[in-house]
Amino acid sequence: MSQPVLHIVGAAVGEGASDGGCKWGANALKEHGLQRALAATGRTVTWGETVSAQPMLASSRLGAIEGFSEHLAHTVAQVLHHGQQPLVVGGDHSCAVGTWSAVAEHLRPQGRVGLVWIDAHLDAHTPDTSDTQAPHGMPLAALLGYGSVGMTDLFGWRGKLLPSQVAIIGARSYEPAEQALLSQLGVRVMYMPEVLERGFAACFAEARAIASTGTAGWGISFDLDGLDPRDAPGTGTPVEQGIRLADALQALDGCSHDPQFVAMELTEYNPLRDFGGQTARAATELLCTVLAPSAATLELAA
Ligand SMILES: [Mn+2]
Repeated sequence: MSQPVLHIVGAAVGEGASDGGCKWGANALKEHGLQRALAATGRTVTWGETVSAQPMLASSRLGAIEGFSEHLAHTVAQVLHHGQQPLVVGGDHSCAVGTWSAVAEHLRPQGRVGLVWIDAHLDAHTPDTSDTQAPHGMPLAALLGYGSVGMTDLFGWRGKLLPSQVAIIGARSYEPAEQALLSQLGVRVMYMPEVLERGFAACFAEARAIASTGTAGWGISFDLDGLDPRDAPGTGTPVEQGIRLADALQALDGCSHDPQFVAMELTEYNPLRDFGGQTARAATELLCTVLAPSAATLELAA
């Protein structure tokens, strides 16, 4: 079976974070040669519109992210509508609201989308619990149906993700209110000590099963700060003691060979902190590993 065209959507948003450097992440990865690298794996790759947050048109930071989320969601919905596979490249992690709302809306006639969320943080704040009020700390709560209506209710409905079909891997920096919400909802969180004990591969296999069982499709939202800063220092909010790149590459290899794998998202690349381009190389390698076609697909195409 041939794989769909991979269509990259740049999410130029940094307004969701305290340090806005991630706004330039997508363009920096483009200049670094991400599209060429993905095409070299054998995929057909296009790079479409870059969706930008427009803070000057909004009355608040949250309002800017709400408007951006809607724009991104409609862009990603179009990609899916055309039968292509979306790769959303952030941008701070607030872009997840637009990406996965669109995937959820697209799959809705068939069922649910399940999600593997790789991150140093829980991203499960709401405007009621967040000290910083930074929207990039809120996307997972919004997708689960908690937060500002402009983030929860895209396409006119909320609860884009069911708690039983989401798993978080790599969390090691979070606040009690986020942990309380997720534990009350029953979301499976594999905190970093568990990842170190069991190994990333075992954790990812469990997360993948959670996201892909009983759903119409699944995807990965990969926050680069989930990785150890020794491997990926150029992120919005680095936290020590993370997932090693080599472990991630091994476990994520070939995910997109699964016909149920519907979309990929990579967030929080901050080129302003990426001296020497180490993180751009890590991000590119990671995406090529997840999205490269199988040998059988390449043979068919030959
Ligand atoms: Mn995040």
